[in-house]
Amino acid sequence: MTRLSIDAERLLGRLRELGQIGRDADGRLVRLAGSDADKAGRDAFVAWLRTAGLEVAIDRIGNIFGIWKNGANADAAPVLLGSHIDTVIDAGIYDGCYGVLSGLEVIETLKEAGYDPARPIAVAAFTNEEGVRYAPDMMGSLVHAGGLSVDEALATIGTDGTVLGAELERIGYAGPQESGFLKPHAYIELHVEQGPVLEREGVPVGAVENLQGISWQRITIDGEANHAGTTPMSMRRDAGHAAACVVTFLRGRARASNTPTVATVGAMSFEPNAINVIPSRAVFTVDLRDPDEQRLREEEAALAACLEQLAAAEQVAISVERLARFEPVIFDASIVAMVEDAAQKRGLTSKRMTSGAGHDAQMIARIAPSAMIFVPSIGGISHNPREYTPEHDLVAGANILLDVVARLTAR
Ligand code: HGY
Ligand code: MN
Ligand code: MN
Repeated sequence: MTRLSIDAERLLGRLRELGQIGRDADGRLVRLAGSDADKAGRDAFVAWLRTAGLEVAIDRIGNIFGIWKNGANADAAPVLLGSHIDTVIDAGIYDGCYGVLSGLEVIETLKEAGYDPARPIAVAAFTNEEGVRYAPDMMGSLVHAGGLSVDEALATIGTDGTVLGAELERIGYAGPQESGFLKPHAYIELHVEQGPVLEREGVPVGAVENLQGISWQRITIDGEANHAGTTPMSMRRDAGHAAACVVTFLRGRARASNTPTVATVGAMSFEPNAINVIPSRAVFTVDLRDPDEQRLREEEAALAACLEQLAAAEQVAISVERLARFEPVIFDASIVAMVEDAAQKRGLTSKRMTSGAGHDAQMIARIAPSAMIFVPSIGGISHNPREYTPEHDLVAGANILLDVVARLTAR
């Protein structure tokens, strides 16, 4: 088969078009899972699947699948591509969407070329990968992989008090298919790196061989509201101060770590949240990650010990709610090698690397040989409207995906 290439303009045009769907009044891209904006993005993707002539299947957690079944082996396990199209708040246009639209583009290119795959090829847009409104993240793929019951997931209460299942019903994406109905032969996810490594080293392709462990917790500290002016420092039970101690503790630990530990307090709120009232309550999230499971456990234990000491020292009550916990994942070495080989055959250098971000591949790796392909993120910026990858890198990554899929479905 002569070397095929994807239709760059079709892919880039859709990426730009999807990137305009779900912008709020301030122009920020916000397509949180189950929202009207998420529905608008989903509707656009389903329309593109239908235009491509794919079978469209939607499961109970709202995962959307476009499936290309060729005649001979329609019942064989498909090669599955995909990622997510939900976003964080004030997102860039590439995170997730690039992998979903590239998966569709690869299928369309192969179909149009008259390619006859040995097995079906499918593309998925997994529900709620970001986990911003409903925790945990990677929820749709976690359910698909059997790591969370669909009923439990549908009952999840969001940060805004809504229930995921009701929202999926409301937007018309509570699908009929049972979760996990599609057992992949293999899964490959194309994604922007969201980090600085590829750009810094001038390498266009990342052959991702593993993905770090993730620990999400929500911590509530209860102290005592009191007058900011009349309460001596020695008599305060200041929930805000205690929360600040945790933030400083986590940063110190992560910076001193001998492994690539990262720690983030991304969301925090005070009550009663008034300039002249000592906070009675602080609620905040902790995101801890490390490629080494033992080290991640050590960081979790260190945080627990810190909270215990802080409760005694500051006379505050501290409660912890676990939101997500995923162990590090090793991807399939043979597919990783295919990514490197495909890059090399297109005259591109590649680099084996660890994913710092969580991805749906982390979940699908539980049920099928999986791997990821990265392309550079300029400035390593992501989860930020300044997220950017040059078009030639986007097209090159999609062509690598095309080559790996052709290899995995060759007769
Ligand atoms: O949190 C993550 O790493 C992913 O963006 N959900
Ligand atoms: Mn993503
Ligand atoms: Mn993301």
